[in-house]
Amino acid sequence: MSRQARGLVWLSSLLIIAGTIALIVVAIVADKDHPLSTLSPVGRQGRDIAELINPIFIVAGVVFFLIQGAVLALWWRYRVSGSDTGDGEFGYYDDEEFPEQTHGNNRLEIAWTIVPTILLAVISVFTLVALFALDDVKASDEDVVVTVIGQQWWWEYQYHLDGDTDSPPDFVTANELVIPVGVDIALDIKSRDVIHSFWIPKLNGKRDAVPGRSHDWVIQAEEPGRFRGQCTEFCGLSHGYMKMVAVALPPAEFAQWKNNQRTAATAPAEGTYAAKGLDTFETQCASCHVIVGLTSRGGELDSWNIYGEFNGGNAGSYLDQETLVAGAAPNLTHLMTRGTFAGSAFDLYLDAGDHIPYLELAEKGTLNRGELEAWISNAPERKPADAADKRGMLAFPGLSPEDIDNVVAFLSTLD
Ligand code: HEC
Ligand SMILES: [Cu+2]
Repeated sequence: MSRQARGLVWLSSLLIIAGTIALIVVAIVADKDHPLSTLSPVGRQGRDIAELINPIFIVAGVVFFLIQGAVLALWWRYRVSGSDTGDGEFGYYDDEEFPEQTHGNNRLEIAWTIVPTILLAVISVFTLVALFALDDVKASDEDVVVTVIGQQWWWEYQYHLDGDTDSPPDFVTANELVIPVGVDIALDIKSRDVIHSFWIPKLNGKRDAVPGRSHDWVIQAEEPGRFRGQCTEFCGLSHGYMKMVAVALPPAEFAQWKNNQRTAATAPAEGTYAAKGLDTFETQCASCHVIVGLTSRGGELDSWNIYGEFNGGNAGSYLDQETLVAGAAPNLTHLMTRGTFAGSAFDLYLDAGDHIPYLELAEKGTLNRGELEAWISNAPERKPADAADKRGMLAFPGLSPEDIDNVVAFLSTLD
C-alpha cells in the first residue's frame, strides 16, 4: 500500500469515528424536550414502546462489539507489517501474491445461520410482548370512548361519555384531544376521506385512520401536559399542517372541561359587535361550521346531524364515501377553549400552554388575533386547501376588516 493510500485509510477511519460521535451527541442533545420524541414517553403505552429500545439495543450492542472486535482482531492478525521502502516493495505481500483461498465451511455457515436466528427470536419475544400489551385496547378505565375522525387536514373528536359509539356523541370538538391523567381512554379511529395516521409520540404509537374502517386504540398520559402529534400518513396538500395536541388534565379539571363542553353556546347581547359577528357568521360560515345552540341546523347536537344529512339523515353511516367532506368542518361551539386551531397548525393564544392552565386559556390567554383574522379572511393562504374538491376552508375576500373584527369578537365569546 502506498503512503498516499494509507493516508486515505486513516483519514476515512477518522471521519467515520468523528461522524459517529457527532451523531451520538446530536441524538442525545436533540432528544431534550423535543415535542415529537418517542424517547421521552409520558404514557404507559409510550413507555412500552420506548423501552423496547433496551433489549434491542443490548442485542445490537453485543453484535456490534463482536463484529467490530472480529474486524479489529483480523486486521491485527493479518496486518501488513514491515516498512514501506518507497519502491513499491512493501510488507509481505505484493499485489501479485494472493493469500490461500478456501471454499465452504459447514460449521461456520451453520453457526452464522443459528446465531442470528436466536438473536432475532430474543428480539421478537420482547417485541411481541409489547405489541400484545399495546393491542390490549379494551382495557379502558373510563366509560368514555372518543371517536377520532381524520380528514383533510384536521382531526375531529366525538366524545361518547357512555362509551356507546352507535348513538350520537355527547359533544364534538377538534384538534385538541383532552383526556384525564392516569386513565386509559379508548379511541375509535376513523377517516372521512383518505388514509391518515394518528400519532402522539409521547403517549402511544401510530394508528392508521382508514376510510370505512374503525380502528381501536388507547391513550394514556401519566402527567398533566400538552403533547403534540402529527398525521403520519401522507394525505395530500396540507398533510404537513395536519397536527394535533393531546391535553392531559387532572381528573377534576377534566370533569370541569367535560361539563363545559356539554353546554350550548349563548347568543351575544344585542347591539354588540359580537352580535353583528354572529349575523355574519350565520350567512358566511354556518353552512359549514356548527355552533351548538346558535347555528340553525336544528337538532340536539347539530354536528351529528350535519354528517347524516348527506345520507338521508342516517347519522350512523356518515363515513360512506359519498357523504364526505362538504359541510365537514370543525365544530366551533367551544373554540376558545382550545390552545391551537386549524389542525393545530397555529396557536390560538400567544401564551398558550405552559404559562396559563388549560382551563383558563379562554379567560386569561392573549388571543393570537392576527393569525385568527388572517385565517378568516384567507385561510388557503395560511394553509393550502383545495376548494374545488371541498377540502379545507375557503377564502372570504368579500369580508371587510370590520366584518372580520366583528366575527372575531363573536368567536371570542365561544368559551
Ligand atoms: C366551505 C366550508 C367552510 C366555510 C364556509 C367556513 N369554514 Fe371555517 N373551516 C372549514 C374547514 C374545512 C376547516 C378546517 C380547516 C383546516 O384545519 O385545514 C375550518 C376551520 C376553521 C377554524 C379553525 C377551527 C379549529 O378548531 O381549528 C375557524 C376558527 C374557522 N374555520 C372559522 C370560520 C369562519 C369565521 C367562517 C366564516 C367567515 C368560516 N370558517 C367559514 C370550512 C369552512
Ligand atoms: Cu392526514
